Amino acid sequence: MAINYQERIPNNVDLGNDRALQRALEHWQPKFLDWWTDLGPEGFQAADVYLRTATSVDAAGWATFGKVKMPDYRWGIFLADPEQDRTIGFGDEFGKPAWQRVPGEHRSTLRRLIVTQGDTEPASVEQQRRLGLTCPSLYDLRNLFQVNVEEGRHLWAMVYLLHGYFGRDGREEAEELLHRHSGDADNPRILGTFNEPIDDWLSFFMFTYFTDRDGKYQLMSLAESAFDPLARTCRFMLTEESHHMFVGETGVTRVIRRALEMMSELKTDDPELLRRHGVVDLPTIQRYINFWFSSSLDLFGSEQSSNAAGYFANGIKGRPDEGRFEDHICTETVEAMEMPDDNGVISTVEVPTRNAMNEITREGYIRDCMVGLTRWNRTIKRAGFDIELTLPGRRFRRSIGSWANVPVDPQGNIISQADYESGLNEWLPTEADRAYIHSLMHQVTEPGKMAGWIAPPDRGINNQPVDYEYVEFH
Ligand code: BYC
Ligand code: FE
Ligand code: FE
Repeated sequence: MAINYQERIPNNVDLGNDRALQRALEHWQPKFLDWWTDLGPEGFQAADVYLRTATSVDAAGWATFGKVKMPDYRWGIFLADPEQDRTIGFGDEFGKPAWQRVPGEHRSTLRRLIVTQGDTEPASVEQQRRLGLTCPSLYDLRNLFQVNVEEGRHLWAMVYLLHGYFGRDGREEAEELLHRHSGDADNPRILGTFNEPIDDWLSFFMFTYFTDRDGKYQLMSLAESAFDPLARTCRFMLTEESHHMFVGETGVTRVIRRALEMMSELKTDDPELLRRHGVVDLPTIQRYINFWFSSSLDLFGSEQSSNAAGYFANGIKGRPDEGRFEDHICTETVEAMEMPDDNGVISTVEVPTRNAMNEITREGYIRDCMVGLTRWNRTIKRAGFDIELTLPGRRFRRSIGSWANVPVDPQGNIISQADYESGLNEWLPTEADRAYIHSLMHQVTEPGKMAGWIAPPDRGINNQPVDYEYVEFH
C-alpha cells in the first residue's frame, strides 16, 4: 500500500525523503488503523466529527478545524522548531551540544522512556473507548474524540522516534505498543493508572484533569532532554495537552455547577436527596478526586530513585522548566524528605537532589493540581455552601515509592491497617457510588442539549455555538 506522505501524514520531518522511515511506517500504519478500529472509540467511526488537526507547527496550522471521520484523521508527525545550537541544559554533560542521534551508551534507557511514554497514549484511548455510548452532549462527545485522536497522534510521535532512531529494536517496540492493552490480565499497559477502567464521564473528567496533567509534567521533563528530537517532539505535544486538561477542569466544574444549582433549589446538601434529583453530590466528587489523584501520584515513580538520578546525570530527562532552577548540576545538594520505616515511625532523611528528581517533579504537579481545586472551591463558596474539596496528602493510597502499602489516611497520618481498610469505604468511590454514577450515564445527542447531571459549557469550541452539531451521525 503506497501512501502519499505529505498528504496522508502531515509532517515537518521531511518524511517524503526518508525511504527507510517510510518503509517502517508503511508497515506500521495499517496495524495502527486495525488497532484504532478494534480498540478505539466504539460506535462512531462513521460519524463526522468537528476536530482540530495539526497540519503544521505554526500558529496558522496547528489547529485546523473541520469535520472528519475519525479513521480518516490525519495523524501527523510534528516536532517543534529546532533551537539553533541548542546545548544540554543539566547534568554531567551540561553545556555540550544536544544530541541529534542517540548515543550508544544511552540507547536502551532512552528507548525504555520513549516506550513508557508511548504506552500511555493508546492505553488512554482504550480506557475511554466506550464513553461515547453515554455522552452527556454532542459538545462533550466531540471533546472526547478530540482527546482520543490526539492521544493517537502522541502514539505516532513516539513511534516516529522509535522507527527513526532505534532501528530494529525500535520497530519491535512499536509493534508491542499495539499489543499491550489496558487492563489485559496477560499483557497490560506498563503503568498502573493506565489499566484502571474509565467507564463513566466523571472518571473521564478526573482522568483528564489529574492524569493528563501527569502527562504535562512528564512531557515537560522530556522536553528538556539532551536527545533533541525527543525534546522537540514533546514540546509540540504539550501544545495539545492543554486542551485535554481543559476538558477535565471544565468538565468537573460543570458537574459541580449543576450540583450547586440543585443544592440551592432544594436548599440542602444531603447526598441522598440530591441523588434523587439526579445530580452528583460533592462528597462523591471528593471520593473520585481521592481515587484519581492518588493513582496519578504513583506515575511520578519513587521518592528516591537511582533511575531518576541516572536520567538527570546523563542529560536524558530533566526537571520541568529546568531553566527556572539555578543549579543544573545538582551534585552538592540534598532534599529533606519524610519517610516511614518498617515500624511506621516517620523520620526525616536527606536525599541527594539527583535521586529526588521524581519528588521534585511531583511537587510541581501537586501545586498545579491545586489551581483547579481552588477554583472549584471558589465556585462552591460563591453559591453559599460551606463545603471544601481537598487533595488528599501525597502519602495516601500509594503503590509506588516510600509510602507504598503504608496505611495512611487522606490527611497523611499513619493508621492501623484495619482502620485504613474500613476508611477506604469513606475515602474512595464505593460500589454504590459507582452504581449511582453509572445510572446517570445516558447518551444525549440532540445539539445543545445536556444530560441532567452536568451544566452546559460557557462557550462552544472554536467560536461555534454550544448547540452546534459537533458530531454528525449517518
Ligand atoms: N506503575 O525509580 P522508580 C501521559 C516502575 S502520562 C507501574 O521509582 P522511575 C498521558 C518503574 O518503571 C506520562 N510501575 O521509577 C496521560 C521502575 O521499574 P523498573 C507518561 C511503575 O524510573 C493521560 C520501578 O517502578 N510518561 O503521557 O524513576 C493520557 C521503580 O522505579 C510506576 C512517562 O511516564 C507506576 N505508576 O520513574 C495519555 C515518562 N511508577 O525500572 C497520556 C516516562 C514507577 O524497576 N517514564 N514504576 O523496571 C518515566 O520517566 C519513568 O519511567 C517513571 C518512573 C516516571 C514512570
Ligand atoms: Fe498524550
Ligand atoms: Fe493528553
